[in-house]
Amino acid sequence: MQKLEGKIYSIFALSAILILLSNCSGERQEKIKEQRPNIVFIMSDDHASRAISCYDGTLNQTPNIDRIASEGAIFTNSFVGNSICGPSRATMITGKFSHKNGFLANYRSKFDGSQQTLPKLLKANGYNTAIVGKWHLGTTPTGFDYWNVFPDQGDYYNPDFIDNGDTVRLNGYATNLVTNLAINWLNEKRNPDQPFMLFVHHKAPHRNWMPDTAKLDMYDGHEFPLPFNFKGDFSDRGKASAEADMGIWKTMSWSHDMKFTDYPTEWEHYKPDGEWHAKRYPQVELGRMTSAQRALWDDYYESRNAEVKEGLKSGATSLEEHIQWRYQRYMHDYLATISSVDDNVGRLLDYLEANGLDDNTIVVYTSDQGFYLGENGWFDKRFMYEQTLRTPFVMKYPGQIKPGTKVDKFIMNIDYMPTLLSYAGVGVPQDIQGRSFHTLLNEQPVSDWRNSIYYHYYMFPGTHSVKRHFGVRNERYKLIRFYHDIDEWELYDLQEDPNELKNVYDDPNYQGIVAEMKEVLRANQEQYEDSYELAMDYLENNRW
Ligand code: SGN
Ligand code: CA
Repeated sequence: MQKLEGKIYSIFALSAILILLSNCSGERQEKIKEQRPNIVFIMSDDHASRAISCYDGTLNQTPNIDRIASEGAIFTNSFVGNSICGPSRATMITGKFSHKNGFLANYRSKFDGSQQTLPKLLKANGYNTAIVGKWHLGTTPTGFDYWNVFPDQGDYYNPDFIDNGDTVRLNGYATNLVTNLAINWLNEKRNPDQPFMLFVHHKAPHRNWMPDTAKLDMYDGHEFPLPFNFKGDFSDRGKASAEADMGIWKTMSWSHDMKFTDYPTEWEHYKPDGEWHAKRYPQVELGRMTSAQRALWDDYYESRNAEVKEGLKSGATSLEEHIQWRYQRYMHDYLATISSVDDNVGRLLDYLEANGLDDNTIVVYTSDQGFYLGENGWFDKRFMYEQTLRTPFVMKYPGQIKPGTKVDKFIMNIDYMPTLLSYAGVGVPQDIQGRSFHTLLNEQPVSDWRNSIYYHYYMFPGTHSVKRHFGVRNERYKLIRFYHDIDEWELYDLQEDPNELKNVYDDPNYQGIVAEMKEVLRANQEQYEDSYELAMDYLENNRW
């Protein structure tokens, strides 16, 4: 009898505890729901980490991007799965590699907007969702309550925007305008009863690097040191590097890139611009300017260009000197566009603070990929080499991410979607290939994190002639296979050769490593369900 009584008491006590717990978890859930963070995801286009002062600091200063890192976290090993615009953006909003989300290459692919995406899942779970700026996925944005995006790549001056379907031209400089639209949506258009997710996607610092008139002389006279292998010696690399078309001399145009309205045709090294570039600069890029903008622009460039032309005409400037001058102009323009991006990051942060939104808002700054700033004599991206495999990523979330956090683990752009879903309290669907890295930011970071990353680039034949390739990178080594019109493997020992100039794939001393890295490649391809055979199938059936 006593025993039975005891049992009844314990069942009673247990139920009481359960009821208490369930009430508490109900309240807690409500609270979590109430406090679901807002998300401001700022992304620029082609921003190399080296051009952000919290990553490097030798080239330029970006105090506002740095502010996000110092108030939150900087990720020092952040990688993309396919270093090109559209594919990278598709990866971010699906949490899947290109072969799974179907967007393999700019232009050829069209994003299938009917699939599951980050904005759609957040919207379905009560978020108010918006995107302003660059979209570049070929099809109409889906999953956004509000979208106001550039057609295709967009323009730097007085750009067109597609405002929820209607094309409208706005006067001003693209980076400022995108931020105006963002602030305007926050102020007037969003639903204050919902948490929000806002994508602020800048055009800058994408080619052709047109600074705001207010920034034209900001780096005037500044001498940027030439980076490694500026002359482009690929004798110890392979054909893919040698045959790429992205050299500062070989590929950059006088007009579109170097900002000359006319150039020295009689000089022995004269290299004509392609027809498209020759027309685009005067007709579109300068053609869109107001006369006031144009006057400031000409005032800066024309006098300086005249000096360059004079030097070439008289023979006082050698080819080598001229190529170095081109690098200075490139860096000058590229970094000046970044200065505007940084100012505008500051404007948004200030807005959040001034409106009491900063405490409960996650702010991310990233880029769709990295960029070559003259390393190997290049600009552009696409290759799996470090400068473009990496992309900057800083994130703050007051109260959740400790200020000054530094994460060295390998994160990828497939992880952004599950990370943001986790912070928003939305379940991460099974088919997402990335993994939430909020666990790396906990007091006790998880220990079973990936120690290698996978990469696959498809856009060949295409602009800049970077051959198709896939590969893996771990802490010390990188293995790449270039395929299509070649079949070449490259292996780099990043500890001995951080600039990846000596391919040791055939070196007898590295045969054990080759075998190990092939196993890492096999395991990654198995995990992500990709393969050489699938890549061949895309090729043979002309599927991009
Ligand atoms: C344009 C650029 C290329 C650039 C691609 C892709 N040429 O075609 O240099 O690689 O965009 O860039 S330009 O003459 O138009 O400037 S991406 O960031 O959109 O992928
Ligand atoms: Ca890009």
